[in-house]
Amino acid sequence: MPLTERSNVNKQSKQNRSRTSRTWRWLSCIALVTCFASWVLAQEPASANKSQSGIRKPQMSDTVKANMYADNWFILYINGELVAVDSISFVPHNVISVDMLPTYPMTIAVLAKDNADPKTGMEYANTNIGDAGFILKFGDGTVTNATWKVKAFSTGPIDRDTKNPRVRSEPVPADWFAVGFDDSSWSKATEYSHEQVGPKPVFNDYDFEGAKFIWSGDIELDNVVIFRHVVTAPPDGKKRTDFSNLNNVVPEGPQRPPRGKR
Ligand SMILES: [Ca+2]
Ligand SMILES: [Ca+2]
Repeated sequence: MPLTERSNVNKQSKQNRSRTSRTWRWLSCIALVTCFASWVLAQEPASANKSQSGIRKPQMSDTVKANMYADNWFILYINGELVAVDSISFVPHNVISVDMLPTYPMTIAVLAKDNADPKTGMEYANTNIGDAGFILKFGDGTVTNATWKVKAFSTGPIDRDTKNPRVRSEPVPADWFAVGFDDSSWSKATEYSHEQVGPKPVFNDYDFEGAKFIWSGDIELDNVVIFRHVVTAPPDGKKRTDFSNLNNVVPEGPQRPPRGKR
């Protein structure tokens, strides 16, 4: 081989070795960076990407539908917390339907009112005694019936005397909706038929199957009543996650992106 040609081959060989060496250095660098990144991620505190509570965030599929209808108004608490208020105090008669996260045992407390003048117990400008009624169904199978407890807090007109109408009332206890409230002396609710209460057509648009209309023993004269009921376990037997402590823990779930990137 001529001298010039041999020199060129050597030069090319040197260049190839140099290129290979650079490639290896690059690969080594990439491998080092990858290892370092993995190590850094492994050092992140558990709370940064994972909850220590073991409680996941609830989904809508964890909720149950609560359907309620009152003649004429109600407010409902569950386990001491406000869950639903009838948004229409008198007419038209309406159904309140809300989504809720059930937890057990579940103490339900409902204050219901007939439309009645608090001083006479009568309605429609003191021309009628009027009647009442309440019904409820939850998606877990909880329904109103005679197992619920009830107490009347305002009754009238006494003796059905519409000429000289008077009411008998007692103050509603401040803690009537508390879980620990003592209702042991209260009566069992009375069930009333669909015909007796005569719900308005909107009632038929919602699921109340299996539920009974309830009130105290006098659906005409008792105008303010409170119902209480404890559901110890889901009536439909379905196992559900308890989310009642959600505000005191960090639930598992995707981390929120930093402000400005949402
Ligand atoms: Ca009424
Ligand atoms: Ca009444």
